[in-house]
Amino acid sequence: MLSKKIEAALNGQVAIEAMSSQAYLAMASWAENQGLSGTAAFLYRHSDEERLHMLKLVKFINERGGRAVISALKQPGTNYSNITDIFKTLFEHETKVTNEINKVVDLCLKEKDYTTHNFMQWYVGEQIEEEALARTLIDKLNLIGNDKGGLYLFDRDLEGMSSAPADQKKGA
Ligand code: OFO
Repeated sequence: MLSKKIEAALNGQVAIEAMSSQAYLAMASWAENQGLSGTAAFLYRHSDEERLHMLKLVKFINERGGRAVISALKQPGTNYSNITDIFKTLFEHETKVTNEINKVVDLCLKEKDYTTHNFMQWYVGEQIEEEALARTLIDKLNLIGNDKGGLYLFDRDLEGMSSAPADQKKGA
């Protein structure tokens, strides 16, 4: 059974994952309008993955005797100056998400809720991968600079690139 404090913290995380999904959906749509079809495909997939992260939390809360809350969402940003701006925003967002996950993990230890602590380890691992991927993409974009050919290849490479960590790809 979840304590009220843990239930509230997990519900906070439900809202954060939903916000991530919404933010990446807005970025995907922006990229699609710019003709960056590979980047758009990558971001649409990323948005779907964030929704799965949210669902995983909803199911866990309900299974553990709590009540998952689906809250209203703020409209995400819609204006980006360029593709580098997109991935910098994504990276900053993910570092904030990591901080929030760490707070939940910390609370689990304080409350001696080792079951939820164990469940949250999946999110800890996920954040390491997501931050690393965003950093790699920003590094590539910095190398490309204003080279149109480089940008074309970058966008093409993103078409088939997964944003999910290995265990998630296997359906964990
Ligand atoms: Fe859910 O991993 Fe990003 O936010």
